[in-house]
Amino acid sequence: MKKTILCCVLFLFALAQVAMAARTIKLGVVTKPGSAQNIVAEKFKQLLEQRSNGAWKVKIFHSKSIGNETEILQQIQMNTVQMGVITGGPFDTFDPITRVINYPFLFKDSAQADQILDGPLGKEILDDLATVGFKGLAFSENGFRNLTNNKHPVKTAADVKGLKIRVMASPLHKAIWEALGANPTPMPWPIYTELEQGVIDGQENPLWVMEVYKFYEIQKYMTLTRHVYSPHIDVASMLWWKTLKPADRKMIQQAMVEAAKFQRKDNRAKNGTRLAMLKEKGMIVEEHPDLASFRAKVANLKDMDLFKEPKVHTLLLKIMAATK
Ligand code: EAX
Repeated sequence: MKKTILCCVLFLFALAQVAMAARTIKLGVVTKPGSAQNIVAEKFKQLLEQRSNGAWKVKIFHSKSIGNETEILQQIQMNTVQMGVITGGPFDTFDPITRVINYPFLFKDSAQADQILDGPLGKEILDDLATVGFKGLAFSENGFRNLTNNKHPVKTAADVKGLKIRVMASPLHKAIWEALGANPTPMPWPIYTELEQGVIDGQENPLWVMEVYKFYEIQKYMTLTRHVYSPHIDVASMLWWKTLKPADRKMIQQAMVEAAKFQRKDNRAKNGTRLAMLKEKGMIVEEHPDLASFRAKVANLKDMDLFKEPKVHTLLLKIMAATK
């Protein structure tokens, strides 16, 4: 009798565990607290937990605790992790259509990036991710990327020649820096030690990265190249998404769209003080580089094999036409 009761209790306990586990979303970001990705993730957690009255819980895995960006994306494909806020770059090798948004000098400002990414062309990219196991939910942002290095000031593209630049795990980013004459090395995030030890001379990222990851301690020169607008793609596992009720899907997507909008605004509002702070910390900033020289060197990238797949090429041309 006692044994039966114990069994029953254990069974109910196990059942409760399963039910609870089913309502907990594991969300991966590679960056550390205070980073752009973490701000999206935390806002999403807050909105979803509040709106679902606690029926959904979000557990954020950050600071590379479950691997680098590529490894997080693989876990999302397999549904061992349900969601992620990941920089556009590493999506490149999963679905080549995502490389379109990392095309150099594509968007002239943030408003134009929002207009395209929140519109039907952005939706084409989010929807295409279904072909590789992701439900694309929204675009949040890293922001416009700038070059830093520890060798010498960079004003024109010619100054980039020979610099060892770390790039994201993205064939497009590698091609960009090859075209600019640098010596690009793909490397997952983070990269402080490699910069500090001189394994690489420089890197490129938006202003918040130089602040949050303290690159002002180890990088002397910054050039406001704004060569690529770098969104995050906020995704869910398609295997998981298919199991959700429509009402839950709606609530989750809505919370992520709002979190993304909140974070883009937050990121942009902070950029003015960031630049001043980085200068104060001793970085020598070239604010008016010769961007025409950079543009000229990357002008033919669209004709490379990277963009030859018809769906990729067509979308790139559509976005180029819409941003003229
Ligand atoms: O968000 O790898 C990168 O350069 C990313 O921009 C980084 O994760 C910071």
